[in-house]
Amino acid sequence: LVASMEEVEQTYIMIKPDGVQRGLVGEIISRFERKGFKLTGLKLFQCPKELAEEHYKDLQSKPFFPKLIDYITSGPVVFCIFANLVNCIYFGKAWEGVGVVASARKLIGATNPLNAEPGTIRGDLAVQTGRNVVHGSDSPDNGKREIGLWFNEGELCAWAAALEPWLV
Ligand code: RTP
Repeated sequence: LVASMEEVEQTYIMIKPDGVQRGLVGEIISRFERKGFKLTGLKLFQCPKELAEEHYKDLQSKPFFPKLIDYITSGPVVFCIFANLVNCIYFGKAWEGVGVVASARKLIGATNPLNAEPGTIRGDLAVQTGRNVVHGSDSPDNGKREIGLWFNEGELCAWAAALEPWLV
């Protein structure tokens, strides 16, 4: 039984231009994979200004907004979707697939890397707020909004783990 993706909580994660340029894509994705989240969408993309402005529209009035848009559009970003589907697939319990949004924010750490705990992505890999390597949705509703902004229909894969082992 595979739950439909609409009923499963998903989070939108973006590796910002500094993360891509510093070669941290594998490291960052790996942290979410090792936690046990399932990768259900993935892209590398040079973000146009209009999309960056729409993505961060809630911060439009902030003094740092123009700098933030320059930063996000300064080079390619890698963005992905993670869900915690494991229970849904094996036991049909879609309701157990909640919490990925809040849990991913914990793995990411505080906005200002100086306040981010060691062990978090920002705590281990970043130094400045304006270069904090990764973004994660701050609520399930924002997750849906951001996934809709950055992905087209048909680009998500609700895959199930193979029942046969890959190595024999
Ligand atoms: P994000 O949306 O990127 O995951 O970050 P966040 O929720 O932890 O923080 P938020 O307040 O939504 O800010 C979004 C991004 O804007 C940049 N920022 N610069 N004072 C500053 O210069 C400043 N404050 C925020 C950061 O890149 C932050 O992640």
